[in-house]
Amino acid sequence: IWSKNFGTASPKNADGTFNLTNKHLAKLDVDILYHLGLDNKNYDLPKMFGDVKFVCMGGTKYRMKELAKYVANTLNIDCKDFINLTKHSHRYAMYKVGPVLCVNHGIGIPSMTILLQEVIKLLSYAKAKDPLIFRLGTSGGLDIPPGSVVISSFGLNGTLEKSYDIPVLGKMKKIPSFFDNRLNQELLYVASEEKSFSTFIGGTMAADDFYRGQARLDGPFCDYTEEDKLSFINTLLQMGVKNIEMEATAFSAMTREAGLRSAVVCVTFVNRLEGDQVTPTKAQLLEWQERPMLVIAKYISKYYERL
Ligand code: R2B
Ligand code: URA
Repeated sequence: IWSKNFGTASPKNADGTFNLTNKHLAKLDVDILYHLGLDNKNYDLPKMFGDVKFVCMGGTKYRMKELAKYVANTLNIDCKDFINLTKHSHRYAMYKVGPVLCVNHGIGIPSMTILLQEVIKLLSYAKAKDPLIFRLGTSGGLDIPPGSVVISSFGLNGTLEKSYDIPVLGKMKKIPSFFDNRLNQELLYVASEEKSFSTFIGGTMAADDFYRGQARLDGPFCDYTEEDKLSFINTLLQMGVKNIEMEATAFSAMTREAGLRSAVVCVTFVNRLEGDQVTPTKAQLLEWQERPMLVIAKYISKYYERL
């Protein structure tokens, strides 16, 4: 089931490198990747990042450093110093372990898409070949036990459409949000070998808020009843949604626009049919957060053997 040829409708070259479709970029003498603290003139991006095969993104800097260490261990890569490659910028943290780039994206679509767009430019300038992009996240689960893992099959926006919506020049632009079914099946196969937790493939709602935007009753403001909340969650369930987080729609839309294969793998911290507060202990949450890492690192190591 491990395949190298992805067949995406993309601006990809025969060797797996890919071009950016924005023609305006050709006019730039230097392209400054402002939030990464890098540019394509003063840094030899092909030398620094040309061998990247996998990009792993997640919300926090801490978790991405832990992931980098975990990947180094799993792939048996001798790496002692985990240096933040974006140190001039301070907004995000990026670590590289062999062919794996681990970078945090903060909370929510605006923070994630800034980082993702600069990473897409970075990968194109670096001439990385067929890079796969993963988001390893946390989420609220719908009718599944906390600690379960969800692989996203589609993203759903706050008004229940399968799209990422962004106002551009005063008009709403809608970009479809679907994930790569074959990659998802490969990830599910790897995840299913883990017997200590369950993994599901299902839809993911990406909300623009943690509280009202996710039908919570515990925010500072709430203008609906508990029945309204449960009825909304049941509507989501009927649509095949398994979890709620804050980035999946934009993540799938933008990676597809770039012609790159991607997946979102999230652990769930709460069953939203039963509550809103994230009540497990810190130790429990830390253990659960390792589950997406385990799945992705295992997938990468199987794939890595074949590189
Ligand atoms: C999951 O967790 C964060 C909010 O707590 C957000 O980034 C997300 O998608
Ligand atoms: N992240 C979210 O966005 N929602 C949750 O319920 C938990 C984590």
